[in-house]
Amino acid sequence: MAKCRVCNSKIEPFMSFGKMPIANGFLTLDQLSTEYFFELSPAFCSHCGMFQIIEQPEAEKMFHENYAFFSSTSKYMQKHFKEFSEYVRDSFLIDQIDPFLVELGSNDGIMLRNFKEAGVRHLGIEPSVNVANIARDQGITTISEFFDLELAKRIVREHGHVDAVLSANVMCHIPNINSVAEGVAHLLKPAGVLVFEDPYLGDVISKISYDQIYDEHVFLFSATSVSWAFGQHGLELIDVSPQITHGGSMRYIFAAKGSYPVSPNVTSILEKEKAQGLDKAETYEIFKQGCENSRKALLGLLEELRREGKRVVGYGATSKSTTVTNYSGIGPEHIEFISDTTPIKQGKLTPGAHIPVKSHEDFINNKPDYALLFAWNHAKEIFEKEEDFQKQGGKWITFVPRVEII
Ligand code: DWN
Ligand code: ZN
Repeated sequence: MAKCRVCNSKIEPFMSFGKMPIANGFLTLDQLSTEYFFELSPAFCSHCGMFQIIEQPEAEKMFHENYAFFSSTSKYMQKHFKEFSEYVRDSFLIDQIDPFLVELGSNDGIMLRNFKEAGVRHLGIEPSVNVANIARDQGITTISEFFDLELAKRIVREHGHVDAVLSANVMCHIPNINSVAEGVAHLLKPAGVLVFEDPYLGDVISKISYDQIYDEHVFLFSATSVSWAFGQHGLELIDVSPQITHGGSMRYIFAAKGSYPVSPNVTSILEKEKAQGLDKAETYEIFKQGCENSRKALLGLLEELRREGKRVVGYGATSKSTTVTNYSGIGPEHIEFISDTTPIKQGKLTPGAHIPVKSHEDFINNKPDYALLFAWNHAKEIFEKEEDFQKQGGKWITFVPRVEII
């Protein structure tokens, strides 16, 4: 039986999405025969409240010199991270002399470039060398390693303690959360803060956005579960702030226990999570049923369009779409290709489902009857950009929170 990664209690999966490939493992034809698969099965720990997947491939299989996700592809996310950095600066750095901050999983520097431009001392930690190099080219100080207590000790020896540890869409990727929490507690100055945000379990459950469950997301956090996890290491949840990014995220602010007043937002989110039933096993049984209904509805619609001879193209070869296509049985017979602006994904096949990925120009020059919006979390930005598609009679298919044609 598996053990909870946070509290060591025995846990059992409440469902399985079946065999899954690496979500960002886009393939060339000659790589098809060696494609790696693992069992994607989520579990909920009723002791500490942590939602997690039982099996996660080793980190080096997911994050390496050919990592396929570059944060700066979305203009909206660039704006979001500018605002995130302003929030940190105004709330926690303004009174500090020569502040120093560390970001865990700094990707292509989408957040740290704002601090670099303001002349703030910073250190990005990004194990995927190719995305880290883009940050380095912009003058953002970055090291390519995995963060843990050992690395935290080294950073303190070499640079001193930090005023803020930041991370966005990264903490939920790291399986050894206890070592990370210990490392963060070691890094922080007495009045230092940990500010991180990740897709929010409450939104995943209410929208049945099961596509947030894939290899990289070893956890889906709630305020309840992160309080427990970081609380074990002397860190206290002092505030939370919901975000609309990635289909519904939560920003968590932690500090050494007793060093800051705790915002009333913390009590209200913990109550809200109880009211939503995030602490109850039944909630996940209902979620499982919701996932099955969603998969049937989406596959059913794609089968119908196929019978009618309609052309369907995917939009955004997201990590999330790997779960959707493989769990639902969607392949190149349903979707001609997926349009994506990321050069490293283009000309390759999607993990498991083997749907060709093509450039945005291919979408523009050969508009389909229907576009299946895999990047539904960027809907606003994409709909604005693709006004002509709809004007010319094209239709969007979305599947979160329900399968529908727009
Ligand atoms: O947590 C994670 C988040 C932050 O990013 C990582 N584990 C991996 C990744 O997840 P994702 O791949 O699901 O993220 P996105 O942001 O939903 O991916 C959007 C994809 O769509 C990218 O490949 C870029 C592409 N795209 C596009 O082709 N046209 C995006 C936009 C906005 C566009 O206009
Ligand atoms: Zn637990």
